[in-house]
Amino acid sequence: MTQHRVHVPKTRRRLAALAAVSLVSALAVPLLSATPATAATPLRTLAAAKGKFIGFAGATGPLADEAAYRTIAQTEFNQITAENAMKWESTEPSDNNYTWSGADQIVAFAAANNQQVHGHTLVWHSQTPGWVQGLGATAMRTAMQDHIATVVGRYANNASLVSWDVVNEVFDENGGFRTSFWYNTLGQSFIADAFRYARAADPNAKLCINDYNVEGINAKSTAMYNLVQSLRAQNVPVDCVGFQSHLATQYGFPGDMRQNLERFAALGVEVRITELDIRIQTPRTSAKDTTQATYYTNAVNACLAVPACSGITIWGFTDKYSWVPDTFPSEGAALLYDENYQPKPAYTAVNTALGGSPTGDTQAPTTPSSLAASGVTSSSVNLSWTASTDNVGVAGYDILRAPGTSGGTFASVGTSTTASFSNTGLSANTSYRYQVRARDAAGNTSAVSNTVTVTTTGGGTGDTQAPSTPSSLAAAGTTSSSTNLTWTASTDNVGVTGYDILRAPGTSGGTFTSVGTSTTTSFSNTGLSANTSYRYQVRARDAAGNVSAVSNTVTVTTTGGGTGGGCSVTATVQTQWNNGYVMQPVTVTNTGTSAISSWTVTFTLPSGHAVTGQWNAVLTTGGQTVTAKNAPHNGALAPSASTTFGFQASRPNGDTATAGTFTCTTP
Ligand code: 9MR
Repeated sequence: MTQHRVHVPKTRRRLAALAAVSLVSALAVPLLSATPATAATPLRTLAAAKGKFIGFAGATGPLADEAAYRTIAQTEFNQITAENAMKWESTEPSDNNYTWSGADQIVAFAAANNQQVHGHTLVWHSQTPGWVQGLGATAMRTAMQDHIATVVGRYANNASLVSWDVVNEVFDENGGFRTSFWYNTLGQSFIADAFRYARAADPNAKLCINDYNVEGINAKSTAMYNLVQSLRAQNVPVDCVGFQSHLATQYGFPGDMRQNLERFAALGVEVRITELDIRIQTPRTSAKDTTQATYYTNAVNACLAVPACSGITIWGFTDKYSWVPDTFPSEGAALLYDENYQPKPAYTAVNTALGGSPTGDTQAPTTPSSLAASGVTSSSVNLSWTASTDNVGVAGYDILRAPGTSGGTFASVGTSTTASFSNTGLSANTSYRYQVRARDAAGNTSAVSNTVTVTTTGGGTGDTQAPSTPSSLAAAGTTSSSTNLTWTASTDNVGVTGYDILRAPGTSGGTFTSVGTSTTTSFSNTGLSANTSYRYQVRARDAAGNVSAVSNTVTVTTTGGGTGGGCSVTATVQTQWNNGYVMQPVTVTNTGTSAISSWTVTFTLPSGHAVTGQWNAVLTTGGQTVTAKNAPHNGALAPSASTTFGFQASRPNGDTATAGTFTCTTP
């Protein structure tokens, strides 16, 4: 994506791009135009409510003279990055000859519209004039220092300009340093020097390192991670890491983006998405728009999930002005608005992810009517009603039920996308009341329908006599994860069909809920957490659906657990190189039937290996054993739920072994 070409004026670029567009795609665009977002809450309002910025890369031409461009820029965004106006070739085209018109224009627009500016970019191998590239080491370092001091210094007291990309794109795709003229002349020291010069010029600006293809966990992002860690260990003032995020739907979304942001955040830096765009292979289709919208949702969600992520800059906002078609022929349409400034599904996705409801619809569906019950048995009923209508379409119905013929509370027992529903699992000889309400795509709900009261039949025999109460409930053979229950059988006039096994958490309080059934007088309850107390009761059920009173209560405390306890762990080698590797994801799963609040994974490092980085868990090493305890945010796991963490390790050159013998215990 940095196959940088000679800069082509925007008008010429558009002509070239239009010439390349087929007639079919040119015709397709109006058909695909999204419904304009009516009365959508602006992105900047939504982002601010989440404590984030939402910005765009601003182009000076349309910012000066296109009303439609200016209006969206002002209304929707609270942050601007100069797309080109602050690059070296723009600000210092020849030695000590500074030109500020574009940079000042961006800053003035931002100040007038209460937006923050991110300065982009001070030291880059691209868009830097030839006179810099040809200098010897001493003169080049001096030129860099002068340039940073002058450009950063100019805006040091400007309240709008809050951050800088100090160095840009210093890595190659394998995680080595890019052999740019900077690196070839000055070695990697130019990076630390650039940060120190920037800090000297503006002690308050956030100073960032920025790159592309570092959104997921890979060799390049791991090299970035190692560099940032090492620079900060040397007190080099790196405050922030920028993840450009020039994505393309044909390459998939980096699903570990959030984890990647989190591992950088754990280094103590701010993280930000700096140049987000998601290109498609043109022409647009509804399906491609939908995929693109999903990727935008994913990117916004990744930033929202990480407190250290300060915000998101989109690399432009209208497909009318985008670098993509120039660099990738037959790709484009990467932004939130089409070439006519109409919002695309990508806009709706970003607005929605930020908490908006961009259709602006507040009209509730009509009330479903004529709710009726039929086919009532001892345990089920069929409901049907007259469908609702809605301006944006009915998405479904909530089915509500209250106990008895009066009183109690209506609570949802299911949903339906049609105008009927079958409610099963009812008790015989029992009354229930039902209502339904409709829901539309924007989340508006209708008023509730009429109420229908249903009384289930008495079961096949008309029998209403409950079984006798099971007694002498006892537990035996309790391990760290299971217990065996037995009880004395119930009797019943029409025969006992089975028993419900009920369990409550702890030694008191909580609620007894069913954890299984048995047709005999014993039950083995598995999947328990180690070192944990549970209470059990059983009740008998007959063929007519009558249930007995509950038995005595027995309290069980599981043993301390050994291997396994209430969780399991699997570890994956994500990437490896000659003398190191990343294990990610290491997936921890709650294998118990109750929630856990913490977990501990241990694993063994082969001799000579050492952990050099970690995310989403707290790792301590003792000898060859590493203990990984959950981070504060991912200790709580519902039954069957999983979380992941990751780490990086170094190893002797040529050693191909990786960490092994992973075990998980709770707590
Ligand atoms: O969008 C920018 C485009 O107008 C320029 O012609 C191009 C020149 O290299 O730079 C583009 O922006 C780049 C950004 O400055 C750094 N990351 C990659 C961006 C896309 O190439």
